[in-house]
Amino acid sequence: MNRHRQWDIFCKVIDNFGDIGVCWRLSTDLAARGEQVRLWIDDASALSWMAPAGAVGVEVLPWSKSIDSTTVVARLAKQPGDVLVEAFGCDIPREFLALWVVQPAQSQSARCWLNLEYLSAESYVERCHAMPSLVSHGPAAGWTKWFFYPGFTPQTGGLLREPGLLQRMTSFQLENEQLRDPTRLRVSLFCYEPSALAALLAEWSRHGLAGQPVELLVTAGRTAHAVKAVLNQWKSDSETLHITWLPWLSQAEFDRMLWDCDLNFVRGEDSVLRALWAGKPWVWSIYPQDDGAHLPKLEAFLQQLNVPNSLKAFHRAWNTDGEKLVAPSAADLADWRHHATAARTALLEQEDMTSRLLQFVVKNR
Ligand code: TRH
Repeated sequence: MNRHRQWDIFCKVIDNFGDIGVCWRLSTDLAARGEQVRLWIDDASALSWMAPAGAVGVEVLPWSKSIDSTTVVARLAKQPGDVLVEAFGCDIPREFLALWVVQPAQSQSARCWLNLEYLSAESYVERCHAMPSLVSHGPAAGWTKWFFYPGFTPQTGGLLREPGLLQRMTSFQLENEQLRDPTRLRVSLFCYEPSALAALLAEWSRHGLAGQPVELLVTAGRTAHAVKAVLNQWKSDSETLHITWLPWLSQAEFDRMLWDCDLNFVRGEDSVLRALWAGKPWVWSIYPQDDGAHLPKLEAFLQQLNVPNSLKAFHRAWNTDGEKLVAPSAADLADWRHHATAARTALLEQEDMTSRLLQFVVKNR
């Protein structure tokens, strides 16, 4: 019998949208491959704009402080769970675990519990990927929890990439090519509050980018606030900088925006991946951590993707105090373009994360 599995994915929103963004992409990718997904989430509010239409095969369920046992009992009775995913070490509630481990076993099912980690290009990822951990206490004592690390090499869990992505992107780009104004460079901006933002906007408003005017698409939320804070201090009208303020976009619209730009400024772990798949030059704002742990992570990423020196330097300035930020020349931008296509081609040769995950849960019960 070839039964599709029932997944229970637990997600806690810490801040921003990376946790929910990744969990939603994983859930929909699994569902599109015929799996059943229950996504338990403590704050689903961002899904109202990120995924207003929902997705067939994905049921979003509330995870309040202590999980509602009636809902859990009802769901597990209707369809026992095969795979349990703890996204980013979010700690599955005891009440849920107690019920999950004693639910009736299904024949030929692949019951597996795994902790999905954050994406990183650092070397520990290959070492730690697929490590088992024996649970020593609590309702699931005796069970094994597996660590699943997404990553950039065949020895890791891979990168999320739903089937058919490249074909959809290519036909979108072909259809939209003629609609573009070739005299302007279209740039998307999704960032935190980089110190260099004011200098970059000032540069574009005086000279444009690589000799061309910039059409800047500013995403909603923190990015728009950061840009407005800069513009409050000086006159924004300029021949070489035209700003469009975007509303909150669904993930599908967000992706299409990346496909349609000449340069994408992205942030966090989900959008950087989407920018990589878009195959256009990108600049990454890494999620800043108080202890500075993000800086080696950034270096590992730049190293792994073998980015050109001018792009390395730009990243270092964009992610620190911005003092050394040098606006890219037309030649730099051409280099970045070439690199973005080559990096994508190389990564496309590897199997995507969901395919690896599906094989993993069969092997590791
Ligand atoms: O929002 P982020 O900065 O998320 C962060 C990081 O992932 C960080 O590593 C993590 O620890 C922290 O969250 C908790 O950036 P990220 O990861 O790119 O997630 C943004 C998501 O929001 C992504 O799925 C794209 C989506 N998005 C839309 O769908 N529409 C929009 O209009 C915008 C602006 C974003």
